[in-house]
Amino acid sequence: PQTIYLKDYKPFGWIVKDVSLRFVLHPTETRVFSTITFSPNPDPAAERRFFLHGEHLKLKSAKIDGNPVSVDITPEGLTCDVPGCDFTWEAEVEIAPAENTALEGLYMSNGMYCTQCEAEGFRKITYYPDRPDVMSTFTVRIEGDEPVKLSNGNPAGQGDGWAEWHDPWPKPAYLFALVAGDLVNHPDRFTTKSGKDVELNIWVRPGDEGKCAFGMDALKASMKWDEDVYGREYDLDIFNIVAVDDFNMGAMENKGLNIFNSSCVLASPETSTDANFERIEAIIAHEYFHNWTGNRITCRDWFQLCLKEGLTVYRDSQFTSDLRSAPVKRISDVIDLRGRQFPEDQGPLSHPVRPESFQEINNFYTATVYEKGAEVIGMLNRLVGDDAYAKALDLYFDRHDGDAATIEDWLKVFEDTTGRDLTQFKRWYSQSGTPRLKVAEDWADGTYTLTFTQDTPPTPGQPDKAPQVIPIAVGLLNPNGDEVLPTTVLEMTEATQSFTFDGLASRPVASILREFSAPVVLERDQSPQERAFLLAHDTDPFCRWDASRELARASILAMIRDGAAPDTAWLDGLERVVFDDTLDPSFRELMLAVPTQSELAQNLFEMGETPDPDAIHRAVETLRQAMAERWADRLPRLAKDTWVTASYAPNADQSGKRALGAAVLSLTTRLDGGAAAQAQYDAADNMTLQLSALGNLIRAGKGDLAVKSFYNQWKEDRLVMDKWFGLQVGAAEPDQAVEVARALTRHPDFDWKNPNRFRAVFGALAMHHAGFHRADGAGYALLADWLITLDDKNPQTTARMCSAFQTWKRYDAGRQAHARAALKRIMAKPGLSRDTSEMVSRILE
Ligand code: HT7
Ligand code: ZN
Repeated sequence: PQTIYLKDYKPFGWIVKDVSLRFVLHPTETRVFSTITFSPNPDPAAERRFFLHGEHLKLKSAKIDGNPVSVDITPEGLTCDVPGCDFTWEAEVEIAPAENTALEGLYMSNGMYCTQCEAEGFRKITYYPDRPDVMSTFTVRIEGDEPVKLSNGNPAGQGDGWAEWHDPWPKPAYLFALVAGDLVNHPDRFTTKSGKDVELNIWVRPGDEGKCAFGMDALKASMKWDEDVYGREYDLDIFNIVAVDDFNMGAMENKGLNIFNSSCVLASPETSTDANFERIEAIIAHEYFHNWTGNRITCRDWFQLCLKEGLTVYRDSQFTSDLRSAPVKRISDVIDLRGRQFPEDQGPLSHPVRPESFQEINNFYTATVYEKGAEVIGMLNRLVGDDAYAKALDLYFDRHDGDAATIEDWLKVFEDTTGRDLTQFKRWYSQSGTPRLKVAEDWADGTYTLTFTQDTPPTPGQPDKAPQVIPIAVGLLNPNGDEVLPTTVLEMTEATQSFTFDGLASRPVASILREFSAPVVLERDQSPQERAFLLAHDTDPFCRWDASRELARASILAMIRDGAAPDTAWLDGLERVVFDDTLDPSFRELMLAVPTQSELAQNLFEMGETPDPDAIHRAVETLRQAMAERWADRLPRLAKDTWVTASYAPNADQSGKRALGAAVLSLTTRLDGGAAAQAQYDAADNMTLQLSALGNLIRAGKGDLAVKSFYNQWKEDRLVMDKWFGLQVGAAEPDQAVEVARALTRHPDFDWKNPNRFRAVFGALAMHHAGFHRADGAGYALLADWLITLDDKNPQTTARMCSAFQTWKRYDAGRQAHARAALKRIMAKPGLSRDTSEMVSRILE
């Protein structure tokens, strides 16, 4: 397969002035008629070859200025001779949406036509320069019997069997969308700050209309927030969202016509958990915010993906922090970053936030591009301050509206606004790997000194790293717990750098990396007493949580290594927080959670030890049992305090209480054998309570009846059934998870071609640390079997799921041999997709 390099970028040799498309819909013989006006691009750097992308298309006719032309067709596209002046290209192609199982281009889901064009799906619809720097206005006519026919932009007319849409905003082809089917809408309206009236719709399959209200409220809240916080107003007369059951990712920001995986928009208290509601709110916001950060200003090429994704993730996390709890959102984001992005950045799939090469761009929609990309923006914000950040963003929108921009453009607006030189900061975009930040402390003659040393281990293709700019937020506490230095951002630029603090009456305790001010691993040789002090007194909620996390980690590692008992000093400190009812229940729930087993495996690996998944599992179980026994007398009271009597609302207040209640139930179940869980299951009137009860019953070995009754209650609801599939795997004993997953693949409702269902079973298996990494390799073998099967139908989802193997080199020789064999078996599959082949070969390297 061909490798594409950032350094080879050249503009396209023609400017597309306008695109007109006519679709005559048919499941196996859809006709697509395109009329495109091209004008030579005067840029001397532009490519001179006229090449239009096109894949799996049957070309029926091609004309230039009305005259038939002969073309050279390859599997990737076509070339032909074109005039040296403006010309009109006309083509007619035939495609078969019903046969498109890859869910890229035009495909069918439950009898409905829909599209997915990011990153390179438009080339499966018609011949076109399918690259993000080619932007044009689009007019689309859809012909077919489907009652609802939608595309981007504003409605431009409709009649019997046809509808027309016009999008006045120039856009790249990846933002093109078409939907047609038997759909019903949940309508609403929004008046923008300048008084423009916008029609809003969420389109769903008949029967789902009752699950749209929450998504619609989230959409209106997002529109208002983007006006209030970023000054960004919506720019069309209509905004449509469509829910689709078969979808490779969460959602897609097509201009004026967002398409959502139904799991990311449909919600009701009976069928969705609090976590589902919060995720839906965030994804609706994310896709809406793309209207400015992604659509009005797009990416010059796919190497710049973080330009839109990092910024939009940053914006959606600000939105969630504003609507809910900022500290809880920050801690949750750090858990996610350490759980998904750190392993990626420290393993064979490590790549820079702005990659420099790829074979298949779909493999680079990663935690590094999205989440680390957002962290980089958070650091910029911290370094320049909120006022300068706001000014820089205003300049970005003014200067680049309508552009296909680059990371250089992005950094330049910050340089121009603040006068800073961001040359060194730019390394965050080009250097892969997670920096390790060591800290040493010194106290002499009333002066306290912090000395930091940074070092980034080698990553694929990058043996040596240069120092990065690291904003380190610190605060100082005096021995009685008072803060003597409020949060201050230190700017580290050298490999080793010291910062001194004078005028202190006594040696302080430093709270370092407040709010997790940079995506680094902090290596601090700190006594358990000092950590316990920070757990008790730190004013920064993140550092308070992290101090507890470090103590938990140390305790579990000592249990694994030396068979030690759980650390009672830490449990004393934790107890004071968990049972402090003046604190936010969501924060207390986060405090109660221990590091994941995968994270503990990573910690052991980093310390030069070989993690044993079974030993890790046993230690975590012992610790949780000790917590339950220790707090046995206090848990019933806490369960009562967290019980919500008001009618269900998925707000931060109620969901925090339910989350803490669920944590309490999981401890109680260890003591009562499932009695409380059964009572909760029987009484539950919302999915959050029902699902946590079901999980506990399964874990207690008392789940058989509830599993059956849950199935009978919800078998008609696809999204709830995904939970049913996933939970059984996730809650299984380590030696049973593979068998449970295998049995579920034989269930009549296991529709493996549906990405949500496939992920429900195999995502849960991959997340089950001790179950997936079973010593006999059965977890690896089962996943490999199914990835080989899925690859023929859906390469994108197959390739994404290969990342379950990315940590294989952490484990012992036996497990490694099983993992290698599974990966080699995937690699040897005849006709393996480019997507999966790139992923597996990188993981194997
Ligand atoms: N920009 C989108 C990323 C995307 C995608 C979405 C759905 C299906 C396939 C996709 N490939 C890439 C989603 C987002 O980040 O907002
Ligand atoms: Zn996005």
